[in-house]
Amino acid sequence: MIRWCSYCQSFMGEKEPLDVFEISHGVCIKCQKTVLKNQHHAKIKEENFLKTKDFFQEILSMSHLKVHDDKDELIKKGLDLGIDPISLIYGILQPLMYRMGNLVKNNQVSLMEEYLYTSTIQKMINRIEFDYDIEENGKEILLTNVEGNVHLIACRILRIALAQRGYSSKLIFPALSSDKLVHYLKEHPAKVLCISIATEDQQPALLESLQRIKELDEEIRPLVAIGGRGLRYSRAKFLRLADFIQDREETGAFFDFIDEFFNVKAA
Ligand code: B12
Repeated sequence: MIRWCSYCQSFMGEKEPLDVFEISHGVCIKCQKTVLKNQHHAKIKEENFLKTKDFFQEILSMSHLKVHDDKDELIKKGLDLGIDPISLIYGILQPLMYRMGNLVKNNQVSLMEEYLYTSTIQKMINRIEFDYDIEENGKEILLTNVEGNVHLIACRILRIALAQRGYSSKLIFPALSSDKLVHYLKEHPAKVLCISIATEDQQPALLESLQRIKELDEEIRPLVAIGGRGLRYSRAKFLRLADFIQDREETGAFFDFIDEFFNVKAA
């Protein structure tokens, strides 16, 4: 289920059952504080919720080819509904990708169709990314995949969401081996390193990289955040090796972690 704030039209996270792609009627912490008791807003909430639900269903019911034809129209429609681009990516495009993965798994669509669909989503992300000031050489935050992971969309989305919050980040793709990653960090120290893992069989490579990073001298050792689908049901294994582990139910927790780190550093 997708946790959605019907007041400000923003994505809040997911909740069990994770593979049910429906929008739940919610209210984010910020809106709880500001508008909850106001009757006028209560009405807006109902309207927003129904419109967003329709929009979501419309996209879900499209075949991938139709999404391809209508992608510009879809972005515009989302923005017209007051859905900010980041929530559009997190709350609408991301569940679409998850759903596509399930269809492939159940042999309902071919891998070729998935490629086509992914490239359409990447184009939608290109369009959205264009509006953000992504600093190519920013190195406060380094984003990368674990060795062997070729899924790129997660890191791209994180980079846009970080840029929206004023952070510069650098994306390294394709992923480096643990040796090369450690070498890179020695040459180009980063404050925070984010590593994405997409499949469970990438866990040994992640453990190896995390172990190597832990052994770095304190002055150059970055704070490490990890996330991605490959962590599902395995968080405990990584607790001692990472400073932050993504929680699918609270997308905002990652940004709180980043804010807290940089505010503490600035103080
Ligand atoms: C698109 C896709 C592909 C594309 C990738 C293209 C590209 N350029 O990115 C291609 C076709 C290449 C591909 C290949 C494969 N894929 Co694939 N793929 C997907 C699919 C459909 C979508 C992935 C995606 O982009 N999701 C959208 C992003 C935004 O979501 P996300 O990755 O979860 O990331 C979000 C969060 O998890 C989080 N996050 C992620 N990383 C991090 C890191 C940090 C630090 C933080 C804080 C947060 C965070 O933030 C992101 C934004 O919210 C998924 C389906 C699915 N259910 O996820 C399968 C899926 C991930 N793939 C899968 C598999 C098995 C494969 C292949 C092995 C298939 C094959 N037999 O060849 C290969 C493996 C390639 C490899 N070595 O990595 C499986 C993994 C199963 C598992 N549990 O191990 C999935 C789940 C499909 C399935 N149901 O079977 N894939």
